[in-house]
Amino acid sequence: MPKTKSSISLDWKSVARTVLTSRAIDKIEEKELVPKGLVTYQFSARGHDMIQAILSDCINHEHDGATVYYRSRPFVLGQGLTAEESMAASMARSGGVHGGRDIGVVHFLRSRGKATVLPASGDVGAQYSPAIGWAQSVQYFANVLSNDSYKGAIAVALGGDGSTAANGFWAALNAATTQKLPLLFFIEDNGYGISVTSDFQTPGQNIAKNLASYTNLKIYDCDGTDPEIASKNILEAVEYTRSWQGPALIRMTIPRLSGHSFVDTQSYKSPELLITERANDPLPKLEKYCIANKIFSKKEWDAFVIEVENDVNAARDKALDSPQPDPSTVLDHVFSARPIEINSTREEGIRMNLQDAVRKTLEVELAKNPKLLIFGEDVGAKGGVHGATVDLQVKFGKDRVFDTSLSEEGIIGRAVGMAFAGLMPVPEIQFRKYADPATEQINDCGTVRWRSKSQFAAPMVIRIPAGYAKKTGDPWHSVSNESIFAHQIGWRIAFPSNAEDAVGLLRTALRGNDPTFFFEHRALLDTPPGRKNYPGDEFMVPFGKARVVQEGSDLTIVTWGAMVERAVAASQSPVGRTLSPSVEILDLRTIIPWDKEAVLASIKKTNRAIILCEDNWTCNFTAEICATITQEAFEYLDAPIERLATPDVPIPYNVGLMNAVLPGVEEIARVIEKVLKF
Ligand SMILES: Cc1ncc(C[n+]2csc(CCOP(=O)(O)OP(=O)(O)O)c2C)c(N)n1
Repeated sequence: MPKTKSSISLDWKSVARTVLTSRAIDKIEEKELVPKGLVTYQFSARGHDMIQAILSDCINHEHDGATVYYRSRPFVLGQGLTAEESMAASMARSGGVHGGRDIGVVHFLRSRGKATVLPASGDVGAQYSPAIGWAQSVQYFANVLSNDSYKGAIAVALGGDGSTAANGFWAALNAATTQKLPLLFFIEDNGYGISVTSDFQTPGQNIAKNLASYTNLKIYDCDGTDPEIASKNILEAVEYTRSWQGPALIRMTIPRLSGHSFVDTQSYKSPELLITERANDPLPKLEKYCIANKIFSKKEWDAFVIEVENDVNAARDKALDSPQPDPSTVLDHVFSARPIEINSTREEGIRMNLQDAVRKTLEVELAKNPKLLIFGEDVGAKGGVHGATVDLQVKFGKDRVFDTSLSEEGIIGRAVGMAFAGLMPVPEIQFRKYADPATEQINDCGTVRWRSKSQFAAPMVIRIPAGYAKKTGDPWHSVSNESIFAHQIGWRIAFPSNAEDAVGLLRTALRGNDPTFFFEHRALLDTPPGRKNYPGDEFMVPFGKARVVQEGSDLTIVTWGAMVERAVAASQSPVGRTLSPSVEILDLRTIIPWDKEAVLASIKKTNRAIILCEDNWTCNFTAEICATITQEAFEYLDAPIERLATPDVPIPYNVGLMNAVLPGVEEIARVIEKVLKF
């Protein structure tokens, strides 16, 4: 194991510098930059600073990963963020690591020799589950990929007492303890979540006490204002986590010596409490400790305080000189700029259904890419509730294909942490509806490339069975709802209508560099319309290229997924055929990006359009396409564009009811007639 500070001793000078730097920045922001209107979001770390500085001093392995929150500036300073960068970020200047795109305290930092500070989130509690992914990844790199440099590396997640009530905390706690992952939960308990006291967050106000009997969790609980006690406990907790025996949680009590943020007057605290909190400031205790232990003499300490203040003042001047970001760049970094090399060599393999096509592609890519991992509920021994991962655990082992705890927030958060660590996670969500608990992680994952100007990205492929099934539907297992994901920034969406496209699109997604949703329609998994010949182990389909299912000259139907076969059937039904043998059908194949050029070109040729999907009506993706056609090809239209979708009701269980709401062949044919007769 590489030598780490936790196994030696703390550098108290460096701890003191970090605390004093943080205090000096807080002071400048509060006294100068906020009053001048240069900083809007100001979060002081006063009171939290000493324990964070101690922690930061021993989180020093090059493969450590830290997930932090808005009060974590002292920790991040200890990891190498400069005071100048920090203040430039607070002022939204180009000199901050965010380049003005995000609030300065929503930290991230690529490793500067110590930990990687994973991109934080403004969502309280969202910092925890990515830490599971990082913790699992360091063990994967060491144990499976035999990279010894990862040995002893850990993940640490910093959070307040309020955050322990959030879903993400429990998602991470369960995953870390059930899998004995090297993750340290670092809980800074200041007794308040803004104004809400911690008895609302955990019964009896002490999360450590409540978790005392949690299996596989080592607990530390101490005063975080006493340098000796705090450092002893932090060092032990870090050392224990580095031993890879399992996760640890350390809870430290500290006062929040300022408002929650600058605008918070703390009117909810009594004058007595404010006095007690001030008397419990860790900084004078740190000074006393350093002098007593001969780290500084009193004279040296005083000189050191002035030296740090002078440094921070100089940093402020430089930060003030930092230019405003260039507005012409604001659209950059939404997606990866790296083109994906598309291999379209197509073989003529055996005929297979869509589900087998997915399974086979996963198998081929698992064999080719040792960094690819598949996980989710029931994907291991069972092979997935839809059978898409059958036998993959037997073939590739439990490190690469594994079950998870029942927490979609945890599954996607874990994938985010793994992606940051350099792996290619392929989580499965059992049914589209059950992605709902992961919304926060999905959203933060999609925006991270933009927020960090491509310093961080979390490419992954989320496989989601969706839509009505062969025999029936219902409100829980039959949702398609791709439109909601289309609204998520930074995500690509594939929605194949057959086995061949499934192979090609899945492979492109797995070799891509952006987070991608891969929809597997339940009515196509094992039905004739989904079956196609296997196109080979290298076959890829580019995103954003629609497939012309049938050519025509009188009307264009744009659709995707299971509606493709219905559109074909409708166009060939007596109504469709009598009126026009010439309906053009475009299968979009990917919703993001969607093939605008192909759609517009087709409509300029046919002059009539129907946009068809099974998602529910309001704001679904057909509306987006209609709006684009209206804006860009209005003069070519000979009839109003028709939209076809499910009305705004859930998918019913009863088949008769279900067929009454899903766009069916007859209904599509009727609309074809209407458009052609207009
Ligand atoms: C999901 C979510 N809900 C609410 C908020 C608003 N909010 C921001 S900070 C905060 C309190 C968090 O308290 P705690 O975790 O104890 O950290 P502290 O600020 O005390 O350090 C709240 C409610 C948020 N950012 N995210």
